[in-house]
Amino acid sequence: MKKVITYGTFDLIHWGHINLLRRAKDMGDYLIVGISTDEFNAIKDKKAYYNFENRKIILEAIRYVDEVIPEIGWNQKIDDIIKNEIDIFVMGDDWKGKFDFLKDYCDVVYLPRTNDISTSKIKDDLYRVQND
Ligand code: C2G
Repeated sequence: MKKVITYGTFDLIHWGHINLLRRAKDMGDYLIVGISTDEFNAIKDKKAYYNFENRKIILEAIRYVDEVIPEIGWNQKIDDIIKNEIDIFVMGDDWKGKFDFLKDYCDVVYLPRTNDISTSKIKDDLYRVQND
């Protein structure tokens, strides 16, 4: 069984996230998603609209996702990969190169991001609509 892992905040879930999760799952048989806790988001200087519990509920309902684990910090990936016997680590290419150190433990794949959608774009557009 080929196991894949990816990480993220996945706030205000949108088709860009779904495209990433579908392509990641298509690379193997089992996809684990490390979802950032609210505390880790604070470290990433990100404020998610949905809290951790609710972002986890949404991710677990996505057909491509087999398991969701908490991402509490930058330093858990090697342990996660070893403990879960991961074959492939996948991230969008806005992270290109940033996780190459994981190549000692599994394949590392950066996938093209989906254009014209992002959680911050959603927030900005909604703010503009409210204030035009
Ligand atoms: N993504 C994408 N296309 C978009 C938006 C996001 O492919 N239009 C991808 C990102 O590249 C990432 C995943 O979807 O691989 C989740 O995106 P975020 O929730 O923004 O994740 P991020 O905050 O970058 O957290 O340790 C890694 C970090 O937790 C990644």
